[in-house]
Amino acid sequence: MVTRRDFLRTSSAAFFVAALVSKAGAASLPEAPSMQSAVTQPPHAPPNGRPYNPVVTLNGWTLPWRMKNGWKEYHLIAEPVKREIAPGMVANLWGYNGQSPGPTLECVEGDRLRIFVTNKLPEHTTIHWHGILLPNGMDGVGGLNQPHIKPGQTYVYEFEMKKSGTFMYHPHADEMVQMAMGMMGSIVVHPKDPRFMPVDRDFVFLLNAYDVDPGSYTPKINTMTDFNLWTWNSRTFPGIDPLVVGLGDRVRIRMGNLTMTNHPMHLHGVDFEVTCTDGGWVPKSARWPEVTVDIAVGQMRAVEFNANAAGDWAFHCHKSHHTMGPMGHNVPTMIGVDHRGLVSKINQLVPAYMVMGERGMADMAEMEMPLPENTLPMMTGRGPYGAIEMGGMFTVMKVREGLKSDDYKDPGWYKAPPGTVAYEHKT
Ligand SMILES: [Cu+2]
Repeated sequence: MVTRRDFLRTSSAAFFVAALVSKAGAASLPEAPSMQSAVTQPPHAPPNGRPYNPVVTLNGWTLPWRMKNGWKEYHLIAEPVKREIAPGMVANLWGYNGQSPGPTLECVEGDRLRIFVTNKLPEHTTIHWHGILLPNGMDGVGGLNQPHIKPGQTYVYEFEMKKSGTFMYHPHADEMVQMAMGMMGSIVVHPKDPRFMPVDRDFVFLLNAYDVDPGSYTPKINTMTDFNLWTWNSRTFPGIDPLVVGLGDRVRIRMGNLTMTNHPMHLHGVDFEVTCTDGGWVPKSARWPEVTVDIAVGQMRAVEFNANAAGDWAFHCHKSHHTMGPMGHNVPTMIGVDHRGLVSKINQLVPAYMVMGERGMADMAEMEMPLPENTLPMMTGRGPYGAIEMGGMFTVMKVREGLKSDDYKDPGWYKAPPGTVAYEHKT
């Protein structure tokens, strides 16, 4: 017979053991994998836990976890990193686990997450889990919800994922500096029921921006709006990988904005609907068709569409300055200015003087001008018909027939059927 006292003793002993296990669990840190490459990594199929269709992080990767007593354990390391912005330019940034942005955290609604955060930065930090409903003490605002994580310290965040959707993580400590240096990442919480809003291809990335002076490597952290690198996941065109999609696929693109201004994101070739925000899924009756979605600062938007037309479809921010590489803005407009006669006079003083801009700026894309080291050209990228004259927030969605479901390889340029390309009228 078990007396009440025995029962209490056994249960408190059990509790004590559980507490020990938890402490021991916390003592052995999960591995913290690191990524050196800025190339889009293949989707990370879940090795355990509930099944789901994994996302593709544009020019990024998903952080592996370990399962421990029903908890998914992740280990993020906040640290200085080197990020290739596009071929020809590397920036000294701060990020997580070797890259900026940090790896995507993927999990399932109902999962319990334990996230270890080790600080290897020269100053304190925290992580705020943007859009996630969690206990107040896990919200990550330094000074308000927790002490700051000092250099060398590891903190543990524990919470249950109460809703599915798309979220972000970033520091809530010396925020202006740490976000200007590239500290951020995406969080994707898949629905518990895999039949809820399934898609064939699921992409995620963050909009971010940097101000790196030509010839230098480290962003200027006090810039408020006049950034010169407008990036997706800390990459500019032509460094942003294409979104490779099969003809007829149902596609979702999840985008979060952690810059200092809004970005009207415009996709050619399809109509889409906003199906999810960082606040949750949008009911069908509340959606409307769009080809551009404006993403305000601190917002996350997921759009969905059927990729029903093969081709190379441009996908870009519609602020034209954001599809340019580093440029000065204090430049007079030269369109219509007749330089004839003037150049030969200036050449007597400055032999290398060159006239630019009197017909517009397209000449810049064709010109091979010497640039300071570690500087990207302003208008760049070549397509099958010539210079694309883009930089910054631009890439291409490549819709192709007959792709295998796991094929994300760049298929090359689209070969348009004869008679379907704009042509010159000749008299
Ligand atoms: Cu923009």
